[in-house]
Amino acid sequence: MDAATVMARCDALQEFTGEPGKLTRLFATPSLEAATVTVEGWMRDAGLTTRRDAVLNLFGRYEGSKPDAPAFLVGSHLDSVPDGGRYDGPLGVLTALAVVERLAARKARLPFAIEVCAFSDEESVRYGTTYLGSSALAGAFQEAWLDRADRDGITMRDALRAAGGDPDGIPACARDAASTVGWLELHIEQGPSLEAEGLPIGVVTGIQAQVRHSWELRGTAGHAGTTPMAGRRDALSAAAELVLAIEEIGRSTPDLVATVGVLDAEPGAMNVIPGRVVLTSDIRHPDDAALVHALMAVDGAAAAIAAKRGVAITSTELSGDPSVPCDARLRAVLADAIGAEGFPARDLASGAGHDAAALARICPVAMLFLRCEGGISHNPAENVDVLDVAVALDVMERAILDLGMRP
Ligand code: HGY
Ligand code: MN
Ligand code: MN
Repeated sequence: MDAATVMARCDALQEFTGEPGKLTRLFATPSLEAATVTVEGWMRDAGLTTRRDAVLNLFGRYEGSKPDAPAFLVGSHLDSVPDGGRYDGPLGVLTALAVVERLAARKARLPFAIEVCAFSDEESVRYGTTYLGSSALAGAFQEAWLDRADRDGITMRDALRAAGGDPDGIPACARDAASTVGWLELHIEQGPSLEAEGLPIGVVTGIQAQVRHSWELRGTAGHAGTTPMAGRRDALSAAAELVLAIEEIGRSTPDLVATVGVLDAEPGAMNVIPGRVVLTSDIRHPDDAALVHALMAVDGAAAAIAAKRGVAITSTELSGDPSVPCDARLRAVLADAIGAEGFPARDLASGAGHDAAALARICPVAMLFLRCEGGISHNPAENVDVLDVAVALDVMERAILDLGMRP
C-alpha cells in the first residue's frame, strides 16, 4: 500500500465522528466503533487475522516464520480529541497496516509476528484516563476507572457494555512481556521542530512526565445584584486566579508546560455569583523530580488563594505518568533506517503523551515523528505531506526487516 492510500484512508475515517462537521471520536461511541470496523475490514483485506478485546481495541496479526511467535507491535490510536485532526492516531495505525501489507507482499519471513494495534482510547477525553486502551494491553488498567462518569453521568462500565465491550474481561486483555518483542509507533510530531529544520522524520528519545488533576473550588453562590463585593466567596474569581497562577508557574519554570483545559462554573447563570467551579490541570516536564516540584508550587498557590478568598480548593489526581525513555537499540535501528533512506536521524523528545508510555511496562518502545504543517495538532488544520508519509513507510519497512535480521 502506498502513501497516497494511507492519506486517503485517513480522509475516509473523517466521516466517523460524533460531531458532524468536526472530528470528535470518543471512547466507546458509535463513531469510534464505525472507524474501528472500517480499519478491521482493511486489515482483513490485507490478510491479517483480526481480533477485538474487552476494551474495544483492535488487533491485526501477520504471522512470523514460526507459529505462535512473539509479536512486534506497531500502531497507534483511533480516538480523537474534540474537533481534532485526522492524522493524530489514525496515521500511526494506517502506516503500520501499510508496512505489514508490504512485508506480506514480499513474503517477508520474520522471526516474530507483527500485530497492528488500533487502540480505543489514548486521548482520555471521555473519562480522563490516559492511555486507556494500551493500559489494558499492558496490564495497567485500573478497575476504579470503570466507576468514572463522563459529562453526561454515564459510567465507563456502562458505556463499555453498551459499546460491546466487556468490563469483566479487561484483565484478560493484558499481554505478557514474553510474547512481546517491542512497540513502534509513527506519530505526527505535533510540534514545529522537523518543519523548521526541513526534515520529514525524526526519532523520539522519550516521552515527558505528565500529571493531570481535577480541581474543585467551593465558595458561596449569591445574588449578583444585592451581594456587596466585599466578603464575596466567588468560586469563579478564585478559579481565575488559580488558572493564572498555574500559567505563571508554567511560564517561569524552564521546560515546564501547564494547561487548564476545562472549566465549569455553577450554577452558570449571569445573575448568580458562582458557588462552585470544577477545572482541570495538565502539567508536564521531561524530568520527574522537576514536575513534582512544580506540582508543589501549584498546591501552594491554591492554598494561598483559598485562604485569601475564603474559598475551599481541593484537587484530585486524574492521571500520573512518569517520563518514559525510548529503547536505545530500537532507536539505533530507526536511525540506521532513516540514514539509509538518505536523511539525517534527528532525535526529538516528545512533549505529547503516547501509548508508548503505557506499553513501556511490557516491552521496549520506539517512536518515529513525522513533520506536520506548522506543528499544528489537536486542531482540524492538522496536515502532513504525502511525500513524508512515503519516507515513513520506507523507514518503517526497512527497520522491521532489519530487526528481523538482528539477533
Ligand atoms: O495529551 C497528549 O499528550 C496526547 O495527545 N494524548
Ligand atoms: Mn496521538
Ligand atoms: Mn493527541
